[in-house]
Amino acid sequence: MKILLILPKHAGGFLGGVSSSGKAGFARLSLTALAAVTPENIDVRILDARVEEVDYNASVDLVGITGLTSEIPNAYEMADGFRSRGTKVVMGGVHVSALPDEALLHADSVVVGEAELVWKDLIEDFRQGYLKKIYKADDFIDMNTIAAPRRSLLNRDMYTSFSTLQATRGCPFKCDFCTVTTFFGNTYRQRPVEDVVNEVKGLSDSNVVFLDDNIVGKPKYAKELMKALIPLKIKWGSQGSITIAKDDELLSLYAQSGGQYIFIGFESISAENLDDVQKSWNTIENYEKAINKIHDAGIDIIGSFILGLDQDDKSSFRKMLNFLIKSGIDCVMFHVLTPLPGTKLYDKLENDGRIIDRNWAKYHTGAAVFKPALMTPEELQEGYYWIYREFYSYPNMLKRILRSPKNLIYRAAINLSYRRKAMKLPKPKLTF
Ligand code: B12
Ligand code: SF4
Repeated sequence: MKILLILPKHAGGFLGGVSSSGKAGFARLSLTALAAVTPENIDVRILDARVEEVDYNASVDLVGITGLTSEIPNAYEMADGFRSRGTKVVMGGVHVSALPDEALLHADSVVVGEAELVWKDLIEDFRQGYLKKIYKADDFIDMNTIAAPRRSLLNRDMYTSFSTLQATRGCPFKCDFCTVTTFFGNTYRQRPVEDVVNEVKGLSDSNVVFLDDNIVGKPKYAKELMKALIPLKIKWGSQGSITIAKDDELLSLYAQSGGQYIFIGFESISAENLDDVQKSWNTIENYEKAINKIHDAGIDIIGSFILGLDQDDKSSFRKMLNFLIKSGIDCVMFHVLTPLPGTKLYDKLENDGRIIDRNWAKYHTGAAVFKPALMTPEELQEGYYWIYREFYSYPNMLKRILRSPKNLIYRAAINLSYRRKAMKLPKPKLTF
């Protein structure tokens, strides 16, 4: 039996498309994780449509397609293409888990939730010719049982960050705009430290990216993990909450174990905004102190900020830019507030009749798809383009790159790469 697993392509948004070197960025774990739980006697192939052509006439028995919301139109198009030639298609991932009925218009079967618990049953049913419409994981996977992703199915030359893994799944927080809480039902689970260490040892790379939602969600675990990583002498980064700055020991271990940068969701510089989306624990009053502490520990910060929250008006873009420049934060990703299906934010904006565009391809967090409270969607869109270009102007960039000799090369490289993306965005017609 032959199974073809496909990751769709997505050209839009700040992170969409391929890198300037024609590579596909991060090696996501969705399909390598699925391949790892596929019975050994099955011939599995992974196709990354961002960098490979799809052959609809390929001789395969079953096609499996993943997709984020912004990738899902392409995923559906591919599903339709295979089904029109008689090949059965199964879909899974965060988007179709939130909207399985929509996905069933394009797929023979849909997996809702983590696939590890239902994938083998699905394959067995397919072999017997009785594929059910929905396979729902009724529980969450036991983290002691996670198999190493089958990276050997990927061509490592196609990725800028190939050595990716996860130590934890989920997040202890529940921010209204985030899919993680819905998908993982508020669970925060950790793999045994020993398993993570063994997986890292097996990587032929000393630059590693943890694709965790919040690697410091449980400080006790994070410290054990980081202590165990020290002897491996790797360089790594992950997403984590600002709460890391409250714990000196954790900060120090993060840096000692090779943690070069941390991706933090600051989201807003307005306390009311954070309150509105259940993120007041981010404590804005302490932002500058926290940034300085993280920097003093020798860790760079990639900050993530949301534009268009309900307290934001046209003046908020300039205020945010001033704050960011003053703070010395090393690198920033801006996002237009986006009601991703399955989130509380989606339900709220939907109930209030504020969603104005349902083309999922625009849900890459770079497009205004809803009516903001205190400005027009056009102003929000323009403000997004404006702040990206201003933040990545050469003078602003230079200041932060030269902030410290530590991690200078990394900081310069990531700023230049983000600048390239920012300058590809349309030139704003408005200034703020
Ligand atoms: C790595 C990552 C990225 C990378 C790579 C993205 C890429 N295009 O390849 C980067 C940094 C570039 C990125 C960008 C973005 N990301 Co991102 N990203 C992640 C992250 C941290 C890890 C993904 C991963 O490998 N997970 C581990 C695997 C094992 O989990 P999984 O994909 O859910 O797969 C499991 C199940 O869903 C299921 N499954 C999945 N696919 C399939 C397919 C089949 C056939 C079956 C049967 C089962 C199945 O089985 C798997 C095993 O249990 C996730 C968070 C998360 N926890 O997943 C966010 C996440 C996927 N990203 C998210 C978002 C919003 C984005 C952006 C739109 C915005 C942003 N953050 O900038 C952009 C879009 C870029 C784009 N268009 O490609 C959201 C997705 C929400 C949504 N509804 O789409 C997530 C969930 C984070 C969040 N906070 O909400 N991202
Ligand atoms: S802290 Fe980050 S990962 Fe956790 S729920 Fe909030 S946005 Fe999602």
